[in-house]
Order: sequence, then C-alpha cells, then structure tokens
Amino acid sequence: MPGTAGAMPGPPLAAAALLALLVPAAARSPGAAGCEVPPGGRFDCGPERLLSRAGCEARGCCYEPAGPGPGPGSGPGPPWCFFPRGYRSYRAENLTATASGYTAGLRRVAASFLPGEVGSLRLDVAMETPARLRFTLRDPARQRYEVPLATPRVSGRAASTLYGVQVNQDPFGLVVYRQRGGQVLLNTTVAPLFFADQFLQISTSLPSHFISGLGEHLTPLVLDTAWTRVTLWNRDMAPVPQVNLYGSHPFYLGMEDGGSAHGVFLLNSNAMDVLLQPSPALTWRTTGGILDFYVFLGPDPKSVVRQYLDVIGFPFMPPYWGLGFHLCRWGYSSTDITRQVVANMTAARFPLDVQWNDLDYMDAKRDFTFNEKSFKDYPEMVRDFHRSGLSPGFVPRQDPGISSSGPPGTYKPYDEGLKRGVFIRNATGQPLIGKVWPGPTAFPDFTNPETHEWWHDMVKDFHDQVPFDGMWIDMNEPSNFVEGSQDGCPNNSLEQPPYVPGVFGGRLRAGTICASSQQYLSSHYNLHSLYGLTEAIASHDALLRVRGKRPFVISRSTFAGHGRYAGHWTGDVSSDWEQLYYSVPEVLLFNLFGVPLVGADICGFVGDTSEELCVRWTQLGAFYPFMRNHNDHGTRPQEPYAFNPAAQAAMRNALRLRYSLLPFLYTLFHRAHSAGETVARPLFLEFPKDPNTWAVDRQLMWGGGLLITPVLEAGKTKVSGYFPAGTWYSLAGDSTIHSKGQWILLPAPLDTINVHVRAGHILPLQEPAFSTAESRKKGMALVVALTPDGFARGDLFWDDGESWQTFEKGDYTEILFLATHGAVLSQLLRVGAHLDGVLLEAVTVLGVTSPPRQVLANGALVGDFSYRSDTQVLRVPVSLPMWEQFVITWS
Ligand code: MIG
Repeated sequence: MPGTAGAMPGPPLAAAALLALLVPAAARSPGAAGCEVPPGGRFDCGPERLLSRAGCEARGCCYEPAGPGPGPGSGPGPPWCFFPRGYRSYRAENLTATASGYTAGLRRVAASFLPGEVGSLRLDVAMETPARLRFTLRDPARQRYEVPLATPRVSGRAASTLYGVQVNQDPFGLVVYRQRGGQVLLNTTVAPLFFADQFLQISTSLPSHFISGLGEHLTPLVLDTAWTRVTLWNRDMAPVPQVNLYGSHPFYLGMEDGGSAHGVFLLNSNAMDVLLQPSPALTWRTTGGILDFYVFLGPDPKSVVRQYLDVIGFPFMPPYWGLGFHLCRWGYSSTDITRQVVANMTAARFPLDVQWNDLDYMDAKRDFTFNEKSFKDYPEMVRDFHRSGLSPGFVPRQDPGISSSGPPGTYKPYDEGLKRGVFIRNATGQPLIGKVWPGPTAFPDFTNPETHEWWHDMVKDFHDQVPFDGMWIDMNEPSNFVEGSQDGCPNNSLEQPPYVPGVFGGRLRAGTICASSQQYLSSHYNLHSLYGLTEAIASHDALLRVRGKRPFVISRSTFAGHGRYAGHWTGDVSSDWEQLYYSVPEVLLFNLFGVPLVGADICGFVGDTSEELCVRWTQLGAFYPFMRNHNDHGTRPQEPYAFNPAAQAAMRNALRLRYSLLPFLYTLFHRAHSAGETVARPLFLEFPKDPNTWAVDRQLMWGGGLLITPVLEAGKTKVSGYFPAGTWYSLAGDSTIHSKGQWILLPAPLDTINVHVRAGHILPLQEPAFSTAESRKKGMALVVALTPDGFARGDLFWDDGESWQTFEKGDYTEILFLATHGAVLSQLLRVGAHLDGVLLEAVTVLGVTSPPRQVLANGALVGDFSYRSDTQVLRVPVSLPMWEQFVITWS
C-alpha cells in the first residue's frame, strides 16, 4: 500500500465487531524527512495561489521546483509546493458504534491557510449494504447545503460486508479495503483533509490507473492519471477536451488487478475539481456542501454500476418510438420546409420516427409560442405527421429562459411566472434577468414546487394547440449570453470564492447566471449544476400529466440521477473524425452514469460534414441508444437523402439494421429500467478479467451479446477490433471469429459496419419498416449464436411501447429463449396482449457444426430449411405465433 503516512491498515480483520479500528498516530518523521515524496505522489499545498519557497515553507510544506509545475492546476506535472508526509489537519476522536455503522468527531489540530475553516466535524460511516458503504463529513454545529437527491434510507447495518474500514486517528484518514484479499480501495491518509466553508478537499490513493467516469468531459473511456484536472460545473460549451461541459457526474469506476471493480460517488453539486495524479491518486476539491461519499464494492464492474444506480435511480423506460430514427436541424424555417424534409425521407425510403424542429418554429424565439407566419399550420402539420405514421411525430425545443421584455399581458409564461413567483431572484429579490435567444429572459427555478405546476400549465396550454409528443430541453446549464445578469452580479464570497475550480472562462458566472442568485432551495452557487436535472424532472412530470403516456425528454444539461427522468444528447459536436471517435466513450460513459438514452448529433453539428464522415457516423449512430441526425444552421445539408446514391444506400442499410434490432434494444432498455443494467456497454463490463478490454473505446457492445466495431477514421476500408476470447459470429452469418483474446483486422468497405454476435446469445429481431408503428407489427426473427457446446439464451420484453409503467403494472410480455442440444425453444414468463398477431418468421442458428437432416417446428417437419456447411449457418423459415411457446429442433 504505497504512499501512506505509516498508518497501514493491518491485514484484514477477522471479527466483524472490529471492522472499525482507531489506528493511533504514527511517529512523525521530523523536518525535511517528510518531504521525501516521489513526484507522482505529491499533493498540492498551494491549491488556491502560487507560493514562493518562503510562502510554501510558512505553511509547513515542502518546496521543490520540478517538472513543468508549479501546480496540477496550471501544468501537467507535480506541484512545486507539496504536503510532507503526515501533515496534520484533523484528529479523530471518540469513535463509537451506531445502529448503521459508527461515528467519530474530528477536531482540527492546526489552523490551515483557508478562510471559514470548520474546526469540528462529524464523521458518520454507514454500512448500508454488503457492497455499499456511505460516509459523510459534516459540520455538526451548522446545517450546510446538501444535494436534494432522494437516496435510499437505510437504518440498520449490513451483517456481513465486502469491505472493511479503518480510521486513522491523527492525521485523520479513512481506509476502505476488500475483506477478501485486502486490496485497499480508498486511503485518504495520503494527504490532509480540508473542510472550510468554500473549500473541501479529500485525497485518496487509487488501486490502479484504470479510472473511468467523472463526466461530462470529452475524454477517452479511461482517464489519464498523469496530472489531469477534471472540472465539474455545468457549462454551455461546444465539446473540446479538458473543459467542463454540460453535465456533472461525480462518480468514478476503478478497475483492480484481477478484474474486480469498485466505484466512488461524491454526492456534491458544487463547482469542483477532481485531480488525478500518477502515484496513482485522486483528489476531490469542491467549493461547498458537505462530503458525502458512497463506495461500491462490486466486485464486478456491472455490479458497481447497478450499486451506483441503486443510489441515484434506475433509468426511465423510453417509449418504443423514441428508439427510432430522429431527424432535426436548425434552419427548418417553415412548416413547408419541414414537411418537405419528411416527404424527401419518405421518397428516398428512409425510416423516420420523429421529425424535430429547432427554435425556428418559435415566435420571436419565445418558449410556448409558434410563428404565426412561417409556422401558421404548425398544429396541422403535427397532426398530419401523426396520421402519416410518423410515430408519433414531433419534439419541440425549449429554452429554460422565459422572455421578460414584452409589455405586461402579452406573454403568459412570463406574466404567470411573475405572479406565481417561479423565477430565480437576484440579490435584491427581483427576478434575475439575463439574455438568451428571445433577448432578456428570466430563469425558472425548478427547485420550487410551484415552478413545476407553472411549467405543467404552460406545457399543457401549448400542447392544447400543438399536440407534440416529447420535449427537447436545451440551454439548461443554464446558458446565458451575458455574464451573470444584465445588471452584473454583486461582489460577495459566492461570486468570488477563495478557490475557483478550473471552469472555462475563469469565473463561475461565465456563460451563466450569478452564483449568488437565490433559488427556492438554496443559492445558485450550490444548485447550479442541478439546473438541467430539475428542469428534466419538471418536463418529465408535465409530459406525463399532459399526455398520460411515457414521457420522452432529451436534455443537454445533466447531473447524477438524470437518467431516471430523461435522456441526453452530447451537444454541439463538430463534424470531424475526432469527435466521431469521442462519441463512443461519451455514449459508454453516460451508460455508466445511468443515462442510457444518449447519442451524439449524427454527422456532427458544428461545421460542414462530408459524405464519408456522414456515412460512417450514420453507421455508428445506428448503435447510439438515442439516434438523431442534427445539424447547425447555415452548414451543408446532411439529411440522409442529401448524398449520392451509394452513400444513401449505405445509410439506408444502417438504418434498416437498427430497425431490425429494435426488439433487442428495447429489451435492453427494459433491463436498464428494471435492473440497473447498461444498454450501450463498454467491453470491460462483460470481460473484466481480460485487461485488454479495459481501455477499449473504439468499439461498443449492446448488452452482453452484440459487439459493434465502427470505422472511425477517414479513408479506411479495414478496421481493427478487439475480440475477447470466445466465438463471435458476424450478424449477417457470413463469418465466424474464434478468438483467443486478440485484435483482428476486419474488412470494412464504406457500405459496411461490423457487428458481431457473441456465442451464447439469442437476439430477437423484427423486419424493419419506415417507422416503429409499422415495424412493431412485422414478423420477428431470432438469431441464435451457439457456443461450441451448443448453448444460447436470450429474452424479449414487449408491451404497447408507450403506456406508463407497464412493467410496474404487469402489463407486458416477457419471453425467454433457450437453445441447447439441437433445439431452441421459447418460454413465456409473462403474457400480455400486445404481441398478438406478431409471428416468428425466421430462426437463424449460427454455429451448427454438422448438417441437420431434419428440422421440426412444434413437432411438424420444416421442409424448406437451409444449411451451409462452410458458414455453419442453419436457416429455418417458420410461421409461429410469438405469443405461444414453441420448440424448434434439428437433428
Ligand atoms: O445557442 O437551438 O446545442 O443543438 O441546434 C445555440 C439552436 C442553441 C444549442 C443546441 C443545438 C441547437 C441550438 N442551440
């Protein structure tokens, strides 16, 4: 266990009663001896300002100019001024057992350099479940802001746990380790704890360099521990690396030697930096709230994700149509043009489920209005879309900002909002006025319950005019075109905190509203990064009340817990190959964050796309859980029909492939919603024991059974992919890979995306159509990918695709498919009416090693089966009711 202050946890403790143990103060090595810290393990002693040698030593710290320095905030290297080993901060006292774990008092033993320091703290450790530990550090004398996220209430203490905990007394530190094997997962003795009013910091060692999470940033799947700073503070910002983006997810998942995994969630919504350094270690540095940590012990990475979602909530179940193809652009400037787009899609025979409009439809860019000239027949257009089978047609975009400059009596959302007191207030108690698309705007405060009522009323009014089906909520970081407000911001400690994390623009108010503005629950300083989440909740609830069906909300800004209410698109990505690649880890990370309904703007948003890029992007986009092509105004058109016939054909194939896989995708969403699983899945979740998979982020899986290997570079007709040990069949059934765990070069001409089925899985498919309303009635098929010993399994979840809580109410069908010993059969776990009339029309069995002589379906001979010995594929045409059990055998 490297880098601790001599207070090593002993070997794992045998007796449960001794889980917590006060380790007495270690003998401190005096003077410069404590400064012998390897550069990679140095923790910055001057986080808030640059220190000279004298200034550094005055803090009792060590000074050594080395590397690009001087601190992790300003350069990719070790800090010049760093804490000596054993630097004293708090001392733990009176460790006692409680009903849920134990508690201790912490007392600051030496003043630090921070204003507003809290001298006494209370540590609470709750052993909530065998795999979940929670610990909090609070000011016992004063109630501070805490994130208003409803997390599980647990009273007792888990009887036996995967973790053990030790408390180091002086300096205070916490060590969390695995009971089995003793691996240390968290060790906060590596650096001093700070707990001041606006500066809270805690550091820990990491068991490996494989750390994933901490969004939203444009990063690879695995973060770089070589002096990386990850800043969280929601921001309207076209994605570029190293910058805080639209959402905050203070959660990471770490891999350990041997393939175990653990996760850590800091439930804190303040502006923060998370610092990674090579020892390896991680520092949480936040500007408010309390320290409220959850540690998840897995021990496998899938369990870590589920344990995290147990705390923040399982994902919502999207309507079936939400998984179809969505088309949008900024610049469809009239209903005529929008109608033409849909007509072009139909004429070119592309599937389309949802046609969107951007802010073009609005009257003077104001929410809940439409332009009476260019969008005069807007309501009719939406009804026409519904009738024509676009199912169900349309998603309008909203800003949170409500236009505030019209004369009273001319704009109901503002008039009503004012009357009902729903807007965020400035220092003088007036609605804070910023500037967004419609000009001057007030910002609804979605932490106020009255705002939810008002938002519902506005949504309902508008829906009475235009029967829309979902909501696209944009600009909800919240974005503001003036800094702070039209009248600036006051000078106070919330606006100028002693420490400002590495936010883009250098100030908290950059691109948003004043940090010191007041919301119902607390200051915007505390609540800022929850703006998108709270708006998503209000929108979800409003849609449910207004439509009575499953809500569909896509939001730009997110926070931990968002996936329970809404999906996410990754914002203003550029139309370039680098961003095409980055979309893979972004989609995978949001699945780890519990927001499986996620996708990037296909073909890119900012700038002109190219035909080749757009083809590759459409192929990859067919495997985003949320599939939308969206484009900026003024750039080259990128609707699928805007390209040459060959490119169109490739895109059509990709779209048809997606539509044929929708029953499988929908079932994965059901598993996410009901069991906390991921939909788009990084390889390491399925193969944690193969370290080669850990950093793979140029491929993705759907569930455990489908591996997608997209081309992410220009001019390539081959692509290299990693195939974990085992058998992989191309979905088309024309080739098989027997991998020992290796990289394989695959042919990938422009009209192809490589998709492989993992042996052991059965996928339910359906004949594609031009919308999900149609495809849901078509014939189904099964792809049965046998293991070498002839086994496979899969399932199908089916319901009406749009009713609220079908699973919760039991109004669904669930079928289990099993293949073994030359047979595949279905088992009805539950039967609702919704599959009536849907026939199973084809069964494709991959990996049938010897030619069958006879095939039977429910005992009846199937005459026209086909078998190819070169590919070992058996194809069985059938016509069997999906709502009844069946058995197909071959021998
Ligand atoms: O300031 O509504 O990310 O998807 O097209 C730009 C116009 C506002 C930003 C969104 C983008 C959308 C655009 N919006």
